[in-house]
Amino acid sequence: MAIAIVIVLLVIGSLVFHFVSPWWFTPLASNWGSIDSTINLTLWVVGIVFVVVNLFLAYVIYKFRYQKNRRAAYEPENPKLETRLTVITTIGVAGMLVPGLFVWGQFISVPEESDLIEVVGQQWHWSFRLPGKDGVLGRTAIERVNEKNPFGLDINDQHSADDILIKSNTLHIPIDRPVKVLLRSKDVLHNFAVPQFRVKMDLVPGIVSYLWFTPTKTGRYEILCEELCGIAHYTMRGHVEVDSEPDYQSWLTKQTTFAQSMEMASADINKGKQLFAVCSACHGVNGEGKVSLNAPKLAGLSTWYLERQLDYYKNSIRGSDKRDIYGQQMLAVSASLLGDNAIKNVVAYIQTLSYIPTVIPENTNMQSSLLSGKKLFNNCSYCHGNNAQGNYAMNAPKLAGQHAWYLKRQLQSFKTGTRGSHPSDLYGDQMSLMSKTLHSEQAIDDVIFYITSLENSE
Ligand code: HEC
Ligand code: HEC
Ligand SMILES: [Cu+2]
Repeated sequence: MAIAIVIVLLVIGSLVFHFVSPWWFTPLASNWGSIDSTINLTLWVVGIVFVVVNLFLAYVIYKFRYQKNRRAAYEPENPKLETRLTVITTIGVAGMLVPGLFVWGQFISVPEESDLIEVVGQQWHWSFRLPGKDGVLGRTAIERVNEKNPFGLDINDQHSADDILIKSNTLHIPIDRPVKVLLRSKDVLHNFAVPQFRVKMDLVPGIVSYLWFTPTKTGRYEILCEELCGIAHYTMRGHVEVDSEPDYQSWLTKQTTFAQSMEMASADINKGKQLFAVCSACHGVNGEGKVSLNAPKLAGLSTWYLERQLDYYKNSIRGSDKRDIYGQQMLAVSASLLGDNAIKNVVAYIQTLSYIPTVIPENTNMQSSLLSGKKLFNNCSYCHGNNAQGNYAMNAPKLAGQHAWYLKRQLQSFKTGTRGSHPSDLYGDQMSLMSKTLHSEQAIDDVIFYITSLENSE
């Protein structure tokens, strides 16, 4: 008897939850209303079956409950009932699946007039490529991916030069035009999903998958990776902005083509040297860093990392937080790096500086710190490399050789969100997450002590 009541309450509870729950579809922003309809249809069919079967169960439990003088009847076959149940189930299942097949048919037939976009996934961010004026994407291969050519484009393919490369995590698309999205992964399985568009598809290394949709509402929508793709999976986010045609065109004209990115004037080291005169006041003439001025070591850091940080400072992505008193100094300095090539030049000059090893700070508890630090560093090495030498593929800079006090401050800044929480900071989230795995000041000190001990193991 009690169990029958529990079942009835369960059914009522489920229904109430369904109708009052705030967790429902996000507002639709694409042509895929038919996907909502199939989901709704499925929900209705299984919902009705759920209610009917459970209420029937409760009824039967009640009706045929134990009574002293009652005996069960044995009825092994009932062809009429079985036929009826088979027919009803078949209709229910077919009713659920058939509309889905039609929608799937539409989903895989891309309209011919669609625009083309390539979305590239990697641990843990998105980048995008447009075909440019010729409307054809240039050939790519993973083997060609390097620091200068992050998309791995084939320079000899005539379609490559005008391809537009978008290295930011925000993609713009024009409203009311169907778009075919080609999906490619550089490393592991990812999944491209934008809830408001009702489309999602896996990115599989080695093949190009696709989906299509027509955006119907302007606005900013989040791109999620819906495939568990490694430790920083949850930070793999981006945005799609659906623009009106004029807004889209004005965005488009600001993007760089593959040819432009390759032909960037080679850096002028002499000009870089002049620019560095200002920097050396704080960072030292050899970029060795100065504790008295809180300025870190720059020598030994990769070109891509230095350029990115200067770019971040210049665009107030790093150093604009009010609590970031050291970053603010750099924000001011970076404003003096005028013109596209200033950053390139000064970074090229930094690469020529002689490398002065950093003095490793005293540690009274050396053995235990090294042990605990090494253990903690296991988490870090996946991105920063086993010897903290840095890893371009993960966008993670070299840490070995850096001053301990600077590393410590950065970890604390990531932890408090002083660094890394700006929406345009592509990799900051990853470090915010990682810094939180260091629970105490002792843990921070230990891992840093271990990192500084790696200085000469490269
Ligand atoms: C007024 C002193 C000062 C001057 C001048 C200065 N910096 Fe800095 N710089 C700093 C400080 C302080 C930091 C550390 C910020 C922090 O702790 O977040 C820093 C950080 C940096 C970083 C980030 C390093 C990393 O590992 O992330 C780079 C790159 C950098 N500076 C380059 C330059 C260049 C290039 C110049 C010259 C154009 C320059 N700095 C001039 C004080 C200065
Ligand atoms: C998921 C990959 C990933 C992991 C794991 C990771 N990092 Fe990072 N780390 C990064 C990236 C990417 C950056 C560069 C951020 C930027 O460009 O602003 C970075 C930057 C840093 C910086 C700033 C360096 C500088 O010169 O300013 C420090 C310090 C750091 N990481 C320490 C650690 C430590 C310690 C761990 C382990 C507890 C760790 N990281 C784990 C990806 C990672
Ligand atoms: Cu992913």
